[in-house]
Amino acid sequence: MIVLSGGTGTPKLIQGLRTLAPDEDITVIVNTAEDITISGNLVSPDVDTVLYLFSGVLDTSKWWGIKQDTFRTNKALQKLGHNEKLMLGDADRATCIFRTELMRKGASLTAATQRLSSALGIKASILPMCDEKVDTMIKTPHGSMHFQDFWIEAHGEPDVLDVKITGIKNAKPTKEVMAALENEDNVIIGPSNPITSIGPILALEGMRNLLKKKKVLAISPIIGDSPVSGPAGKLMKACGHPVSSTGVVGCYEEILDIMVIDERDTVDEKDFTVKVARYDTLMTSVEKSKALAQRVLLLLGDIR
Ligand code: FO1
Repeated sequence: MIVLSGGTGTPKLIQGLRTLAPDEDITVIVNTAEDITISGNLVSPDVDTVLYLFSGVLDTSKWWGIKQDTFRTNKALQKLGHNEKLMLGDADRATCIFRTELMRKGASLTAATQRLSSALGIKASILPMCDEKVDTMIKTPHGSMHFQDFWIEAHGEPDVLDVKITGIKNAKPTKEVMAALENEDNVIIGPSNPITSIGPILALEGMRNLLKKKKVLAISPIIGDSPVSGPAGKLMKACGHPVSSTGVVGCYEEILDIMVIDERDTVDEKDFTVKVARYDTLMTSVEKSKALAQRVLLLLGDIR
């Protein structure tokens, strides 16, 4: 199965999918537009969250970083007067150092991720969406800022006027991403932010046309008029989409076949242009992630 993923909501679904299918059968195409260089090392937050999930070390209290990681380097840098934008843990930093070193020697992000995956004993295919550098930039009344500056330094507080993905016009889905998609009929879009997590994947050349030929199921990250977590609401509004599950369908126009919305969402099914299924989408435990994943696979006909 193929899952398109950002960094928070979708990994929770993957946690459930892993209880139903062997890791070898799971391919995750991951957003890289939130990647950022910190103290000389490339941090790929969404890729790393998925790597850590599959290798069993993810800190699932935050859904980023490694559990029980220490922050000695980050604190030592602070003492020297260098404040890092992201609180990078020591073991997490090791991942980023190795990635950067591999890439400095000529490896692509995809090849570096494969190397990290095998070093961590991961059987799933974790595929960065592209190898080119792309950046999600948030336009605010105070100017344009990188997603991580908006989200971490500015706490997601500034008003958002627009969202742009720089570099996307020169970026292509990798040959590994294309090969994976060619071999699969069904694609799952997890409950990640449709603008900054899934949006960059869909914005890659040819991606929407390719997905039109697949059976695509998405899980809404919005319940009623509120995102389950993160800045999705503000960003959707800035991009002209209503903050609702129907607004999420609008983000996935022409590619979506089935939308899973939360059972608490009072939106009228008649307002949808695609098939709608209602379930409990709040994955607050592994059991709930498994239950939702089971429903998703049933809807796609991947299990009986
Ligand atoms: N998110 C935070 O809110 N604060 C942090 O200090 C922080 C550090 C960090 C370090 C490594 C990493 O891979 C992710 C990190 N995140 C942190 C999460 C990240 O900023 C975003 O939540 C994701 O990019 C959203 O998908």
